[in-house]
Amino acid sequence: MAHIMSKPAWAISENQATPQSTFLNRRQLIRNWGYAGLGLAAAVAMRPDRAFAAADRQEDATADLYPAPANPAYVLDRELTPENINSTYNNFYEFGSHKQIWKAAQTLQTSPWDIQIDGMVERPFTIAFDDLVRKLPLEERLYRHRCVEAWSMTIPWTGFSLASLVALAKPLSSAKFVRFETFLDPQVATGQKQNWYPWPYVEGVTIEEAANDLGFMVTGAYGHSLDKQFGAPLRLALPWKYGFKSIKSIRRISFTDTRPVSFWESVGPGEYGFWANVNPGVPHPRWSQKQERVLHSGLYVPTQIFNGYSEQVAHLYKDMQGEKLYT
Ligand SMILES: Nc1nc2c(c(=O)[nH]1)N[C@H]1C(S)=C(S)[C@@H](COP(=O)(O)O)O[C@H]1N2
Ligand SMILES: [Mo]
Repeated sequence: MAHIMSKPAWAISENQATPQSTFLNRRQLIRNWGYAGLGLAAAVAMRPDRAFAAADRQEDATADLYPAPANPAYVLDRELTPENINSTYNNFYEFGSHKQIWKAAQTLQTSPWDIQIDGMVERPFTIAFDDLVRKLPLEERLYRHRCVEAWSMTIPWTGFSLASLVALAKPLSSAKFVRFETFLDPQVATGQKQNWYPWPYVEGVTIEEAANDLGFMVTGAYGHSLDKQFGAPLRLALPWKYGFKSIKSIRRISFTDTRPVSFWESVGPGEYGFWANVNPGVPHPRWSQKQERVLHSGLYVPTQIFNGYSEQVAHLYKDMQGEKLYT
């Protein structure tokens, strides 16, 4: 990377930028405050317990699919985030807003796992994840990930394109949006007992965005099937958008003519919009988006428009000047 710099004086502190979670009312905020800001130092000091994941993978009916061939079109100009860092620093509010998600998420039962495809499609259907993952060819892509909280990482994801899933679903021409929904099970995901959040987690994209090759349905990372904290068994990766758009542990995919209101948009519409395209020039109301802290190095680097993916996606937004494209 050409412009790596150390932390400038104005850069956000970990405390100032932890907070998708600060949209809670004051009381809930105070309750959570002790956790906000526990960050990388803690995560690195602790060895991730790979035993959890390794045990799961032995029973994994999809294990033979990994590693998948790399797609040479998706490479990076920065080094990959080491797996032990990436898999111990996660946002997955279903399991809380702390940085011990990698432990808490192990309660999620990801097999068997059905995915419902419905709404404006030729014929709605439900498919077992283990069947779906064999219908579409898997490939590995190296992607950037830029959280709205101004940290970033790089991941070798495995999966299939969102566009190929849309083709499988056979949407009607009346469908204008794809809506994704996460599971709902407060007994297992105790974060979902926090009833001030609009569970289940929902996200959405336009049909045009979904047709772009960059949208990726993720089934694995680091050459094996997804660990639970990453959003097993199936999550989205939309690398040109802020990380909250990349919804985890998807149960339902619906085609609709109504723009979905996503989880963070309903929590804080002034801070988290529908489009959420990465743009260093448009600050979050409470912090700058000019730079990002690279998770594994701790260094601050300049953020790029569309997170570096302009060539692939900028054209999608050419005629949308009236929209809040970068919030
Ligand atoms: N269901 C669900 N999906 C989610 C989230 C979440 O809390 N719940 N957090 C989002 C946010 S804010 C980010 S930055 C990424 C984090 O992905 P990672 O933990 O794999 O880094 O997941 C996104 N997808
Ligand atoms: Mo995020």
